[in-house]
Amino acid sequence: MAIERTLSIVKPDAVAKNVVGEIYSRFEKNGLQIVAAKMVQLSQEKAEGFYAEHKERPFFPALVEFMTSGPVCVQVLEGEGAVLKNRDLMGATNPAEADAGTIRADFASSIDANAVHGSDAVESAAREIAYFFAEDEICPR
Ligand code: IDP
Repeated sequence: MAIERTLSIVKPDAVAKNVVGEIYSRFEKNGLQIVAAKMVQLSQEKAEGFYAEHKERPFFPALVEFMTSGPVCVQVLEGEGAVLKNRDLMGATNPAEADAGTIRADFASSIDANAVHGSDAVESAAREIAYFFAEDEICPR
């Protein structure tokens, strides 16, 4: 399988719960390397731009409000099949439907506050990584 990069966000609920390290540990234990990382407080404009594809959805205002409610940790994960591997580790969007042992099953409390974001395809990963990181901020080993 190809080495890929994916964009991951630890959302405000999980940062507030102090489980950033536990979530990073799951990435590392499953063959994903953190090759870029930063903690940021998203502005409304930055959050709206990130979720622009959901602009017309009824949950969009609540999603932007939630994503700007506190700091997030944004990271680039690299590894074999990183996009799908990260989605598997995250679990379903709605934590009530997430498989046991996934990040969302263990740390998320609702579909709104669902602990993590992960790119859903290699193409969206490239766009999302460039939205947060300059090329010289990414440090592959
Ligand atoms: P994903 O994060 O699992 O890729 P998406 O469908 O891309 O899910 O939705 C982006 C985010 O929007 C979700 O993580 C969740 O926080 C929020 N969201 C998605 N669907 C709903 C919904 O039906 N109600 C409330 N929030 C939603």
